[in-house]
Amino acid sequence: MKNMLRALCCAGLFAGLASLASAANMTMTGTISDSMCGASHAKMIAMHKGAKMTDRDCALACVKAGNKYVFVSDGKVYQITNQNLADLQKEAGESVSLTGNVNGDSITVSKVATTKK
Ligand SMILES: [Cu+2]
Repeated sequence: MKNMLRALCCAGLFAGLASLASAANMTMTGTISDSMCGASHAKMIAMHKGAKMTDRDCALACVKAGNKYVFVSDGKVYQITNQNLADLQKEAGESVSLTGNVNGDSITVSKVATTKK
């Protein structure tokens, strides 16, 4: 019985460590987009042809329409948990180097740096 308890305890400890390990502070390069367009604004921009929208215009317009900022890196779309970060609006649609705490598909952004030279 004692051994059984000890085994359960260890399993709990391991689960705790595993969840800690999955939340990692990382820096990635990618673009700030919106939850409507995700990896590509091409569809939206095509719908609004003649308006000469840029990726940035599109991301800002989508967020204004009630969507959320997302971060796209290597074709993967990350949800951003801290939407009110001013840099998201500043760098919307742009290529950035983004630092944050990644947890599965979501990221809590701590720093956004432009990769424009
Ligand atoms: Cu958009």
